[in-house]
Amino acid sequence: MRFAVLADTHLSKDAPERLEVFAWILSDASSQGIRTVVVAGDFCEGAPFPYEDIRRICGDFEDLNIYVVLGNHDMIGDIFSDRYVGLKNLVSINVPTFLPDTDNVLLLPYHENVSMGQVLFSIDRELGLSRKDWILISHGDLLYGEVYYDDAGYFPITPLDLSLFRPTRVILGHIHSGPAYDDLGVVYCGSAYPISKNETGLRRYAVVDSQSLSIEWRVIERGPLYWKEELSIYDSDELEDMLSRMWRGLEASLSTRPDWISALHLDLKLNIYVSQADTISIIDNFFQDKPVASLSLDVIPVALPERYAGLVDMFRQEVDMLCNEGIGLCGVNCLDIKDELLRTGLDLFSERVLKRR
Ligand SMILES: [Mn+2]
Repeated sequence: MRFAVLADTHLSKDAPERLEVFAWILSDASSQGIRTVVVAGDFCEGAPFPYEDIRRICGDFEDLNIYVVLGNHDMIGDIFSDRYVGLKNLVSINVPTFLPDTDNVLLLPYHENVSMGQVLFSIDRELGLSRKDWILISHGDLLYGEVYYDDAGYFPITPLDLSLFRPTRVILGHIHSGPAYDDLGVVYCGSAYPISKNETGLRRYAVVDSQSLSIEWRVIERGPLYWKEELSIYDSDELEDMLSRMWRGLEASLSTRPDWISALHLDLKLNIYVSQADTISIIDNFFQDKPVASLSLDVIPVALPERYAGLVDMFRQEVDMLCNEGIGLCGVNCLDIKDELLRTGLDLFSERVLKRR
């Protein structure tokens, strides 16, 4: 069976755009022939729950069975089930449960003040988890190091838990930035709708096959798309090239979403060692034919006294040489790190040397 997994929709009466994105995901999943949808926690922002909106949206998709694994924002209880919402196809998961029609997809709701490992320990004997290929879907985060149980607010899983209970895959809600792969087989859905500007990049939902336990991702083609870039400019003549390179990078990362340009809210931070007026006019010019949703510019002039200009030039030449010759010397492409080297070097120079004069 193929089923969809999404997380952190944070539905709220006051945020119609989140409701709209949730509806889009249901319709996209339905059009893919999917009949089962799992929300890996933080379905709603919190009380009061937007029951009417949920009833309207989920009621439109009678072909879907929707299971809401409760997250820290959803509190504990039966809050989305039939008696509150009045829909047969919406079920709150408030105790650990295998997804119906499977015996290997464990839905584990958020618990306060304990770790996932503690809950898994208490049910492992009954479910025989470590003896099968199984997938864990929950709401918490992978935590390396020591777990402090009095540290309320998260529901961690540790590498030790993973080695004890041996889930083949783990899909988690809770970490909004996502999606990130980890070598231990843990993956975060990321928020379905970015709640803050820090939730950058594409939003996605997973399509999981309960037999093979493979995961495919589908891009959510609605909602804002946030992105942050930081550039350091030492020479106005290079700015246009730098912007073009940045744009090609954005295209490579984001263009699987067809409307990425018009959805894009770009936060551009510029540390400039050159004239502010020149910089802004080059930027304006560059974005003229790029109808992004918004461009926020944070231009930070880095003051460098005139008499140091020669020194900076020398430093740039040295870095240039180092990066170009690095290819021959050690067979690595140092050009990739040239910008970073320059920026770090010049920042250090202005921070540590000039301020100490
Ligand atoms: Mn959340």
